[in-house]
Parts: sequence; structure tokens; C-alpha cells
Amino acid sequence: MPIKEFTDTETRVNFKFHPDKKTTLVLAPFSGGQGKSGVEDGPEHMLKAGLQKELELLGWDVAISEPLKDLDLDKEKKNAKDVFGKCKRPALVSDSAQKIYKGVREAIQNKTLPLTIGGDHSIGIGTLAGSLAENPETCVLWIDAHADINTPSTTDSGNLHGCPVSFVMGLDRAAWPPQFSWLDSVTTLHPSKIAYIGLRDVDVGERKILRDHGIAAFSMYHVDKYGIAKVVEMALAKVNPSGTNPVHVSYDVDAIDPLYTPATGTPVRGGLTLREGLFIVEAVAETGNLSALDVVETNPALALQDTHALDTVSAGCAIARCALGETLL
Ligand SMILES: [Mn+2]
Repeated sequence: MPIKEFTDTETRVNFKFHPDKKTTLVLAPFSGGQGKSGVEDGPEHMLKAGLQKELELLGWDVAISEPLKDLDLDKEKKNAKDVFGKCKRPALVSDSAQKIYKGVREAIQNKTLPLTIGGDHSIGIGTLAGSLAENPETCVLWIDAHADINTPSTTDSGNLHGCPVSFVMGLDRAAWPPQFSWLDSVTTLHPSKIAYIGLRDVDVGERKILRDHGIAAFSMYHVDKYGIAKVVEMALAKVNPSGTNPVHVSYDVDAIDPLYTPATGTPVRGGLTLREGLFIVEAVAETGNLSALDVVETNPALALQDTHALDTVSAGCAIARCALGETLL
């Protein structure tokens, strides 16, 4: 067998679940899970910044999928005044999540790694459900300042981007808006299969859920105490003790400190440095177990100065590159 020659830029990382290095960029320009507009422009900005070319230089074959293409999201969001209990726009959020779910499943069925670009984090309902439907053993790292595990009963704001994890876990099922019943046919995420990194703004009801279910949650306190390398090691050991299961990383750019990622909907100071943020995905890539990635909550419209949008978008692109095997040396 000839020894494979690498180009200078090509990644040396071996992706066990995607040895052929094929990825699908699943575009999810969705903002209905929260109230601010602009987050739907995230995918376009990341593509304009050259994400596709960057991944190709790493040796990936890149396809693009647009599961929300047929939705007139502006119009839908304006029209979507529906509320169920406290949940805002349940029909729109559910419909979009289901389309993304199908897009992610299709990407995996095509033997490509789904890299979903948001959009607000409510799309995580669709991406995680898609991964779990294709491989029920999938485990999850949720990288975020927020736990996003409110249920329809515990949410204060009613914004569904704060609830995706509870839906994929099947929590508080009796209180769900009826539109989400399509999720009943999908394997639910077991609480032992998700770990958080970067938390620092967790609602009281969410803390109780995390405690009651024994969910591995590494806040910024733990990052300070143990260092990011140890935290990633502990998080992976908890969700993937055998080291053999696929890992879906769902990455909200607000996990990183707003010094580096200011253009995002719910910034919280005291976050990860840019290097800590990139280290997480470098370390997951190194295990070879990455099976799916989401990069969400980039909102260029919230830039207060010229550099903000660029900084945030380039951090989002860097997260994707590092997850897909870019290394410093
Ligand atoms: Mn967040």
C-alpha cells in the first residue's frame, strides 16, 4: 500500500467515524428560538469568511445542505405569534428543528460528518435528534455559558433556544407543545451521555434539573480549578467511558468570553479564553471520535464596533477548523 502523502495543510487527525473526511455544512439560519434578529445571518457570514475553503485545505470534501431553504423565515417569524404555555413560536421552532433533524440524518446517511451552522441554539433539538436517530450511542458535549435545559414548565423567557437539551432528553413531556410530538420516535438522550463545559449563567430551575439527573456540568469554576485540559478529559470520561462512542459537540460561541466573541445574543462575562475554547475541540478531534458539530449563536447584527462581527465569525470558523483537525503545528 502506498503511504498517503499529506499536503502541508491537511490534517493528520484520524476521524474514526469519518475516515474518508467528508463533511456536510448544514446551514441553519434560524432565529425563532429567541427574540433578537441577526443570528439567522450567522451561516452566511461564516461562509463568506471562507469556511468551506478552509475545511477543504484541511483535506475535507465539503458538501452544503440547506434544510430550511423553503421556509420564509422572516415572514414565518413575524406571523408566528403563537404561544403554548410560556413557549414562544413552538410551531415554527418545531418545524425548523424537524427539517434540520432530517438534514443531519441525511448527512450521516451519506457518510458525511454534519457540521451545522446556526442560527440560535434551538436548532440543537434537530441536530442532536438527528445524531441519536442514526446512532443511539452518540454522546454529547454541550459547550455554552448556558445550560439550555429549561423545560416548558421552568422557562422564564419562553425562548426555546434555552430549552433544547430538555426536549432531546424527553423531560417534562406532559408540558410539551403538541408540535414536538415527532421527537417521540427518536431515541432520547440519557442524562449520563451529556457533559457541559463553560457554564456560568444557569437558572435556578436548571440547576435542580442538572442535580436531580446527575448531569456532568463543568462550569467556569471547574475550568479555573482544574484547567481546561483536565476538564475536557473528565467530561469525555463521563460521557464516553469506553472511548469508542461517537461524540457530538454542540458549541455556542457564547461559551467563549465576550472579549473574543462579542457578537452573540446572550453574552456573559467571565468565559473561556479563545485558546481554551479552541482547545476543547482540538482535544475532541484528537480522540478521533467526533461525529457531529454545531456552531451556533453567532449574531453579526449585535456588533457594537467594526471588529466585533469579524472577531466572532472568525472564532466560529476557528472552532469548526479545530474540531475538524486543524492543529497549531
Ligand atoms: Mn448560550
